[in-house]
Amino acid sequence: KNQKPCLLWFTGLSGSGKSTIANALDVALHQRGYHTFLLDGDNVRHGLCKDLGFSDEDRVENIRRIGEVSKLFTDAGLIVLSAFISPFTSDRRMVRNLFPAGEFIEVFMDTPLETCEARDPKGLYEKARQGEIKHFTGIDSPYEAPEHPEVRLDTSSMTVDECVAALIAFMASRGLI
Ligand code: GGZ
Repeated sequence: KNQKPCLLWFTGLSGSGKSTIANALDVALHQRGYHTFLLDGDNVRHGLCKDLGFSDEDRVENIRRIGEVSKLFTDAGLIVLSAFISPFTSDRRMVRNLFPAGEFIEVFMDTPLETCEARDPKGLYEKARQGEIKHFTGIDSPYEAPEHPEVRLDTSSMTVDECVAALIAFMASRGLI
């Protein structure tokens, strides 16, 4: 099946739906016969980046490595889905600049903090509020929201299927799939 290698970069707060939507899109693309690769905290922060924590400088290095790895996989012809908070505009721009125009798609998971905090699947927001986790994004560490993302999704008002459909429609409109 014809596909154009590209990177879909999911950015947003913890609990905003990045991994959920990236995983669901991964499944949907596979079902349609496309070749993809998914990068998220579960397969990166335990391996490639296990020496890194959550200080500003460690997050910068985390995103730099993930950007480079994403580039290797698009060079191999894959559609890459990367889901990381990536809180800093400058780091997201650095990754964007690794790719030809149109092959980096920034997907901003614009789910309100209140919703993310109410979900709190791992109890991390609770711990951050209690001061048990320091430098938690959205609580005592910044998140710089993208101003001009290619796609903006809010999982407090859209279902998983609606988000996936929006992404597939976007990719088709750009001739990526
Ligand atoms: C933010 C943290 C922190 C701090 C641990 N701040 O919701 P999760 O649990 O499963 O995903 C979050 C993940 C964030 O890792 P990233 O590699 O995406 O971050 S970054 O792009 O900023 O480098 C969260 C967990 O790690 N986690 N401590 N202090 N998230």
